[in-house]
Amino acid sequence: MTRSTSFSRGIPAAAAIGATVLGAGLGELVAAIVAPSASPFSVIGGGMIDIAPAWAKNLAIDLFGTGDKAALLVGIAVLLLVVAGLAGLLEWRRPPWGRVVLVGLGVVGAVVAMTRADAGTLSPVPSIVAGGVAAIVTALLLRRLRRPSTLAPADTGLTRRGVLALSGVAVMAGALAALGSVALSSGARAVSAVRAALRLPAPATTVDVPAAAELGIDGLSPVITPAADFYRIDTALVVPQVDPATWSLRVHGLVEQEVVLRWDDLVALPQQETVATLVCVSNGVGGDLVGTARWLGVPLRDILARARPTAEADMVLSHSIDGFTASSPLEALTDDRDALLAIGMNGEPLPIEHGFPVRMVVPGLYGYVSATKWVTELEVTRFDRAEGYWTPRGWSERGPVKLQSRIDVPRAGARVAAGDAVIAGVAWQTHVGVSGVEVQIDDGPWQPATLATAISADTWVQWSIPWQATAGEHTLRCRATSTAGETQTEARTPPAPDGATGWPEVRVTVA
Ligand SMILES: Nc1nc2c(c(=O)[nH]1)N[C@H]1C(S)=C(S)[C@@H](COP(=O)(O)O)O[C@H]1N2
Ligand SMILES: [Mo]
Repeated sequence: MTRSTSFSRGIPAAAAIGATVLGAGLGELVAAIVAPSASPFSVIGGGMIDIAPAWAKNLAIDLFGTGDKAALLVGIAVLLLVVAGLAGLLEWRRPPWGRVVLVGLGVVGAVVAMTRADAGTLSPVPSIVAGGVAAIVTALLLRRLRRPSTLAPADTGLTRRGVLALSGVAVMAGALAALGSVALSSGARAVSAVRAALRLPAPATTVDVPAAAELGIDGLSPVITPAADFYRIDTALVVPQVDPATWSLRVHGLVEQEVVLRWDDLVALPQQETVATLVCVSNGVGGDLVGTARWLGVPLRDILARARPTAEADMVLSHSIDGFTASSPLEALTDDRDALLAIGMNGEPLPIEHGFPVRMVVPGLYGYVSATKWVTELEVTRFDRAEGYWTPRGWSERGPVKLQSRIDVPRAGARVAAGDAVIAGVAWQTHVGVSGVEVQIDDGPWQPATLATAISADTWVQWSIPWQATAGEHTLRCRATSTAGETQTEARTPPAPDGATGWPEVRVTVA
């Protein structure tokens, strides 16, 4: 009887401690992946630092010196384990109150995470995962303890030992997850610090954006897209963290001279500025997977010239450090267009999620066949010998950008005041250029819109047209014409395999 009583205290406590270590470790790992600033430990620690009175902070610094933060985290961990043990006892005696306590801890972490200054939309997730896993695993382990194995119902000792062993496994798995999170997030911290300290070389050639390129209409996409608003598309679940100090680019394959370029070599070359619009092939009619930036970098033409591709080569397979590849026609990288090995975006080093430290940008080609981020290798080859990441997945091996346009103002579903209104948007076919945009209201005649000044054929162009809006429901359509004389077709096709076609359409209510 005594033996059974001590077991019935110790084992439920141990089970909940194991479950909580597992939950906390997974919470840290999830944070490192989706929301590095929302690690449950660091938000709770940060929250405690914020609310601690000055005397407590001073005492901590006196006692632990620069180890004060480590001491705080150890303190939180010890407190957490004590609370977890008590929650295990509570769950054993008065279910489901132990679970409620563990979920409650997760909710507290989530609320603290959401109220921190740098909170993102995913900031509550890590703490919810931590609390949820702790509660669920505690409940599962205690259920096993309550209902011993049906195979050997009499042998409750075996069950207890089994639960104890599972708790140990949970502790180890939690510790492993926590270690993984440390490895992931220390890499991220290091690279973002390197990026923040980096100074870009001055451009040898710059682009003047004419004032008339920006119509300045409310709700219209600005002609240069701020990096923070730039769409992001890639296959990287964890954003690659590449330190310029260890980065290199190898140019090899069908070349006379293999070339290896390091960061210092790259920044020593003359840097060219190019304003170019980048489009995703997945951009549907009227979609927003498109943006324009001021890129800084070295023409790929110059890099490839050093390697001297052989006559049989017709493709460059660019490789990212994460295994992604893009197949670009060799010609598009060596003709007179501004195809760049880019290091800068809008005057700053590339944002890490946009390819830091080096990516490609090629006007005229969709991103999936040209815009390799975190690029480390240019393999000069042939289309009949190699293929890019998306080609065997149902996308065309070549991806010249199609002519597209979009209505930004008014927004779809907007309520517009009757009278003087404006319809405005953007249109592009990078490296071809747009010569006109027309607008159709309901089933009326197509009317020419006014184009803003294009920065170049490589960028989108804003357009607008005044509209006397009359009460009722209206459908607005637009279509662009390229400098090559092609007008956007009405025929709707989906993005796969080589880009969507069709006229964008917006329905609004005028009152
Ligand atoms: N390494 C890597 N680079 C990549 C991709 C990717 O999945 N991995 N996606 C490409 C695609 S499909 C597009 S549209 C552009 C998007 O670039 P952005 O995220 O900077 O807007 O990056 C390209 N470069
Ligand atoms: Mo894309």
